[in-house]
Amino acid sequence: MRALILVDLQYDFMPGGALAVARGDEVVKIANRVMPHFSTVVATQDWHPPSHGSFAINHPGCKPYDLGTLGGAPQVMWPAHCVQDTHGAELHADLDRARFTEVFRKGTDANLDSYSGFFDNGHAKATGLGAWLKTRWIEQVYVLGLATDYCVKFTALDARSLGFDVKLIEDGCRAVELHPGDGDQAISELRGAGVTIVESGAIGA
Ligand code: VGL
Ligand code: ZN
Repeated sequence: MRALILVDLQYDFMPGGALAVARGDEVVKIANRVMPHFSTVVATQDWHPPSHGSFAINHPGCKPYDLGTLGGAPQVMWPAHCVQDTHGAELHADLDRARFTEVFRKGTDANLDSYSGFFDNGHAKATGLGAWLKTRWIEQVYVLGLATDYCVKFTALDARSLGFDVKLIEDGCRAVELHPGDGDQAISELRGAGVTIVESGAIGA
């Protein structure tokens, strides 16, 4: 059995959003095109309290994109984004919501960041996504969304570490690219971890 995971297709990661990913909006139509090929589709949603420790504004003297620490680990300090119950945190309205029922929220604990849809960055807590997929006998997961170099990458890596066969839908991902080349670097790390890179056009029934 296979499943599709849509990572963080939220307004704050789209052009015009607080943490905009270039051409992030193009992924929405790719998601809509591939969803009908999957009987199991889930979405993740970055869902931060306003006091979240990954926001530069919550650290005096910090500017967005500075490198700081959170919970003892290095942490990029982001512009405030995906704040709970704001428009920026909503999944894009053009997504075909009838195709999925489950949305796994992450980054809800102010003192932890959570790039992966499976665990927080310190692997202290699970979101429930892994157990949910295993209950449904899913062995293979396809991943697309935002952003290639953060949440998509860590979601795909955790899926591998949980034993899933993982396919990354490359044309269904866009990168933040704080440093030019971060997107390609993420793809090669994923390849190295045993993730297969595929294109959306090759996905059949
Ligand atoms: C993400 C940075 C901070 C992502 C989420 O969805 O890739 N990136 N929070
Ligand atoms: Zn975030």
